[in-house]
Amino acid sequence: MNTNLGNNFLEVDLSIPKVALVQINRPDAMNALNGEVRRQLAQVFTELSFNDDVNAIVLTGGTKVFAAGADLKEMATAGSTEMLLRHTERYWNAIAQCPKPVIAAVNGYALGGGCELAMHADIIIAGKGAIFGQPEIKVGLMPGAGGTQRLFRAVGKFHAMRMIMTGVMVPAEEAYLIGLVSQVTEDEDTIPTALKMAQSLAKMPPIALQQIKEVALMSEDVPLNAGLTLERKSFQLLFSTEDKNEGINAFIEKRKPTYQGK
Ligand code: DAK
Repeated sequence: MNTNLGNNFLEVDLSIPKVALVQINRPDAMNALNGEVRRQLAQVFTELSFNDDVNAIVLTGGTKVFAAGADLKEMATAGSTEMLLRHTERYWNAIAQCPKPVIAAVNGYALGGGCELAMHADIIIAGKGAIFGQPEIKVGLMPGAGGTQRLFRAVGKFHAMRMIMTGVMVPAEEAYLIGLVSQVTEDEDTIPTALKMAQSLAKMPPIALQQIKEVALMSEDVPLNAGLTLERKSFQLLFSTEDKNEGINAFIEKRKPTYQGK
């Protein structure tokens, strides 16, 4: 895969079979998400979505910082029309629509757009020193990429309102308690834990995993009955996959299954 992306704010490591490790690399600005970082993230996630050699993705900012938000310097002089014409929702959508499991491995700050980026993942692994927050209010803004929506759904009204109205910094252990984080590890274990989990996900039947992701995320937008119907249809669909036969036969024959994604 071509990892040379212009200014190269991203590193993509494909050395682990079936797993992609995507790392934001803009240390001078605490991995602040300028337009180019977001464009590169969208490009990489689109490519990985179509890459049959990748079954699971780990997204990280490395060992020091996940991302300190959108690039405030890039937004300093922008007006409404310019912000609208940037259409950055297209970049975020490319990540949100990735059909494969995405694990965020968070160390250090995940603030504003950084916290929102982590919430685009399916699973969030945070180091003990990680800090989450939506501090946009402190610079006269508000969340713009899911902070009033995904955060609200993840942690509920009262935790979300506290975060988005006060801009408070929330340490990893507290983020775990309110449901914003899936697992807390020692800081040095964050990326290895996420990679290990990704390797285990990569061995799961990929079509079933993708159906789980699609149906589970859809449940946020549809009434219960519609969601249950969709779940049932997807469940039935899996009965025409070879992987379902392999999984059940392997169980009966007391052996490990090997899934083909068919
Ligand atoms: N933008 C640009 N540069 C940043 C930055 C940011 N968000 N965060 C840090 N930096 C830069 C600093 O300017 C500094 O650069 P130099 O001065 O050395 O050139 C360098 O990174 C180191 O930062 P500090 O010196 O401040 O380091 P500290 O350890 O003292 O503090 C900090 C770390 C993360 C607490 C602090 O830097 C900080 O508060 N940063 C800003 C955090 C923040 O407010 N984040 C929210 C930004 S607003 C949208 C969707 C989403 C969004 C917008 C639009 N659309 C769909 C349209 C999202 C908006 C946001 O995220």
